[in-house]
Amino acid sequence: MFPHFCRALLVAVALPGASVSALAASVTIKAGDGAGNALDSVVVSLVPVSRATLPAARPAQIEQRNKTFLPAISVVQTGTPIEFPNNDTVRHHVYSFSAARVFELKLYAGKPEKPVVFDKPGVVVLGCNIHDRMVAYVVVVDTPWSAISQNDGVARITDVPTGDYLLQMWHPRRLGMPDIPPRPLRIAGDQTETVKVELRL
Ligand SMILES: [Cu+2]
Repeated sequence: MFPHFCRALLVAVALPGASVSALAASVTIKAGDGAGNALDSVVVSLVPVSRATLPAARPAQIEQRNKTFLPAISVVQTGTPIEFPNNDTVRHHVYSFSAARVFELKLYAGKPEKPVVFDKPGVVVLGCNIHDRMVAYVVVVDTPWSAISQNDGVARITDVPTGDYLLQMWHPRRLGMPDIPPRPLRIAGDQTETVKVELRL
């Protein structure tokens, strides 16, 4: 009993500025293409270096509308169940041959009975057997802290607990290229990082 009490006292003394709740930061990532242009559709994720207990993955959805997958790019935590509601009047046949998640939802209308669980990290490319032009990407990462850059190149990840992370990046126009080496990043408070992502020509 007594030693625990002492340690609690020491922590309280060592961290006079710490609030009662866990410290969380907002991380802004500005993505460019190396030629000075803002780059959209960059998937950025912060993977904790030490395997802390992560929050449970939350369900996600990729709908089909006007023969298009929406959203075209998703980033989800490993273990995420994704629903694939078909909101078109034509039927779709959704599939993936990607190593991270091979599956198919045979020709269907409406909402499939069960979601597809994405249980391995990696990039999954989705297609439709009927409509060749339909394509979407699911980036599965071992973290709930991720975002996708908008037209201004900015991706914002909020509520990131302070600590050490690896910043991982991906872009659909890097398919077939080697992975971008992750960047070690210490999150100590709100901060902004600038990254360059080379694309396939
Ligand atoms: Cu289709």
